[in-house]
Parts: sequence; structure tokens; C-alpha cells
Amino acid sequence: MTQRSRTLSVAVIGAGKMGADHVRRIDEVISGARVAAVADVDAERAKAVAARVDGCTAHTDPAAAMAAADVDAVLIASPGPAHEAALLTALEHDLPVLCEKPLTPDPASALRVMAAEQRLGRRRVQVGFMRRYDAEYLKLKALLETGQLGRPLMLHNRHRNVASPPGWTSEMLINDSVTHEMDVTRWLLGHEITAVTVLAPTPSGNAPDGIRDPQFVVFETDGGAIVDVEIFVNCGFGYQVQAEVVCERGTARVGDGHAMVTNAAGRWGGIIAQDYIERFTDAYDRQVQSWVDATRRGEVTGPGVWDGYAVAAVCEASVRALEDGGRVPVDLVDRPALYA
Ligand code: ISE
Repeated sequence: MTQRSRTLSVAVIGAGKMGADHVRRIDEVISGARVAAVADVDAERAKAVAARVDGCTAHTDPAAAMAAADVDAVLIASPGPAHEAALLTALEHDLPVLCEKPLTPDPASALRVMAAEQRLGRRRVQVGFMRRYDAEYLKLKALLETGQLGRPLMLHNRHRNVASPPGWTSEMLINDSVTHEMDVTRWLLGHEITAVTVLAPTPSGNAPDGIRDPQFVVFETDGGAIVDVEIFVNCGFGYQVQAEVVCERGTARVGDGHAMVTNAAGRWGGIIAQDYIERFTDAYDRQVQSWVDATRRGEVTGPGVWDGYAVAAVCEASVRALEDGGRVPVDLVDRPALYA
């Protein structure tokens, strides 16, 4: 490819909340890339989002967007069940991809994507595990890597959303939200997750009927660490994502959100973000810029298909643990050489 010197022309698949935000980001924030095409099953939505960018074409079929003039990379932000088909089309055309999480909704489909990438013989897909690009998580990872605190023993996570979107189910707390902590665990600690237990208190009175919210998810890892995740998606007061690592010689915590503390009228305090686009704007920007830069160099530097597959396997085990109770082991296939 001769992309190093030229602007990357990106097809964005999915023009919902994340897709539209990525179109804005590529258009206004990112250097070295432009949005050439947008696809969405809703033709009007595709047209409305494409109309914000000069020269951008609108489509309802992802394959047509990928085949549009000049397109040389794909950003997939459609709902999870549509990812496999879009990924396989992109890989068929040897197009580099940034795919929002989940890679695919289950391990079997993730393995099909893995097989297609292996047939190409080189990594082409980055998965949107954007916690890895957040400034605080990056500092935490760098600190752990110095070894100053000793070996990580436990990781405590809190993940709270103001309210669950319409149509949410108990499984979505795991598949849509805890999925991030699965990746954070694997990336921060460098361990694979080997077993999952999910506990749930009597649901909050603010949870929609039938949704088990909050949940308390516990991972065991192959490095001997224990990880817990409080997931609470109808907490009502704000969007909070926190992580604290407990090591042999100290602890380190991120996500307290103390960017500014005010003192006034006999009180002190700060502001809590209300959603992930607000809380993680910088991380999304850094993720997409890093993907564009790597793609123009012909490289993939971020989390990939192996990470997407491993997380899908942990999700599957977690949903079983939620439904059946008890401890559910996670079984992974052997890691192919391409992902060593
Ligand atoms: C959403 O899809 C995200 O990816 C957010 O990062 C997460 O915090 C939220 O719970 C999910 O619904």
C-alpha cells in the first residue's frame, strides 16, 4: 500500500451514537484520514450523517460503502450481531479495520473471523477496546510495568452508567459493559481469565422490570489474580469507571474523576460525567488517531482479533454463570502464531 503519504479514506459502517461520533471525530479531530462513505440500515440516518462531510457518500449496504471510490480502511460501529459479516467482507478485500467492541457476539463467530484473518496471513483488525487509550489507564499500566508495587494480587473495578438504554437485558450488562473490564484485566495484568462467577443482589428499584442490575462479577486469572467488577447500569447519578490494583507493596487507583474540585457554600466537590462519550472523549480520539497512524504505516498496533475472541469466550462463560449460578471455567483455543 502507498498509504504512508496519503490521506486514509475511511468507510464508517453504522451511523448510530458511536458511528456518528466517529464520523465527527475523523472529520474534525483526526489528522491523516477522511470519511469517504457511511453505511447504515436506516437510509435516512446514513444520509444525514454523510451530509455532514464534504464528498461523503451514503449507503445502506456495508459492502457497497467498502467498495465506494477510494475507500482504503473501514471503521465498524454497527450493532454487534452485524460485525461478523462486515469483518469478513473487509478481510475479503484486505481492508484494514477498526471494529467497535464486541468483535462479534460469541466465540464461534470470533473464531470464523480469526480463520479469515489467518488466511490473509497478517493482522488487519483492531478491536475498539478504548480503555487501553485512556490517559489514566495508561499511567496505571506503566506503573505496574515498573514492578515498583510488586505482583498484582487483586483488581477492583466499578462500572456505573446513569440508565440502561431501552431494550436492555441482564446479559447486556455483561456483553456490552463488563466486556471492557474483561479486556482491561487481560491488558493491565497480562493474564488470561480462566473462570467466572457472577453474583447479583436483589435488583435496584430503579432497574427496568426483569433486569438484574447491579451485578458483581468475579474473574480468576492464569496469573493467580482475583478481579471483581461491580456493574450498575441504572445508578442514576452519573457515569463512573474506576479501577484499583492491589499489589504486594502498594495499590494504585484510576477513575476518581478529580480533574477539578470546587469549594463553595460550605461544600466541596466536583462534576461526574454523564456518559462514556463525555468521560472517554480523549481515549476515543487517541484510539482512532493511533489506528489511522498505524494503518498508514501498514501496521496494526492495538488490540486485535485474539483479544476480541478471548473476551467473547469470557462473556459466554459469564452469561452462563449469571443464568446457572456457580463458577464457570473459560476455555480458549490455542493461541495461533499470528497473535503470539
Ligand atoms: C457502552 O456500550 C460502552 O462501551 C461504554 O464504554 C460502557 O461503559 C457502557 O456500559 C456500554 O453500554
